Amino acid sequence: MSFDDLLRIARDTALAGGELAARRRREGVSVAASKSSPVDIVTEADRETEALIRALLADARPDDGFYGEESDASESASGLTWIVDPIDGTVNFLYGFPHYAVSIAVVEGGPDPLVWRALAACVFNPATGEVYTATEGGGAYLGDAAAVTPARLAVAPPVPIGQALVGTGFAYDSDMRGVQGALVASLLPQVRDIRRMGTASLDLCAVAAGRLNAYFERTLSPWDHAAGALIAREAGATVKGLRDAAPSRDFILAAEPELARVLEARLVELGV
Ligand code: LIP
Repeated sequence: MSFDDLLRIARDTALAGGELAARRRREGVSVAASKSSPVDIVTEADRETEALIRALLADARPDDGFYGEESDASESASGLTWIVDPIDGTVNFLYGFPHYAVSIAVVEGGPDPLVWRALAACVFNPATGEVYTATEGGGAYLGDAAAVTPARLAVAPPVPIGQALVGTGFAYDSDMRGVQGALVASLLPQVRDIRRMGTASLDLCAVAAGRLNAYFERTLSPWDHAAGALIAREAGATVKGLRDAAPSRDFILAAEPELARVLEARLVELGV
């Protein structure tokens, strides 16, 4: 199956999941449970949307593996694994803040971001209708649910770090949030400004679209960044972990290549 065929499955599935999530949002959303901390919550819509996505992917690609935020992983018999966040930006979704996304990527290998090879990705924001897509080597695009010809994406041109609009996010663990907040406080005077929008997949897509100059975060789960990282990389961003590592829970940074180098060095100086 071609990367474009895999992308078609990812996009169709993301649109179906996003339509369900948006409908549940209109009907009203409540917390179903908390997970790693009292502020790390899951809604029934998260669970229902992942169940729909999982069923659609199993129907289309029964031998592939599945690794999603809200249900048990399944091993791959084909060598491909689908990495899924059914509603990324769960807190935004709970509060009705129109900045959340269905994030679906298909990778060669298992659900380990240190070794997987991302092949195709879709990030869909049902609140805006924006559909971000990419395939490995095929570029990154921004279209809409109507499938009108999508526009090719490219990162913003290089800027000095003092002119950089930088996105970031924070963990659900309060101690870690304190550490992350102190780092951001030190970085803030050195950049144009900071944006904390609450949805890693859309932050990575914002770098791809030139709406952010850079994005970095620590403690993300694989499903948070699997799709957005491929989209940002295919739009010309460097997407990496610290030093020579691949992006992972430890650290992810996405930016135009020269800014990525400067910003990583500055973050290391600040103790990231
Ligand atoms: C969210 C990420 C975001 C991060 C939040 C949370 P979730 O994922 O997309 O970047 O800052 O703390 O982890 O929990 O909404 O799927």
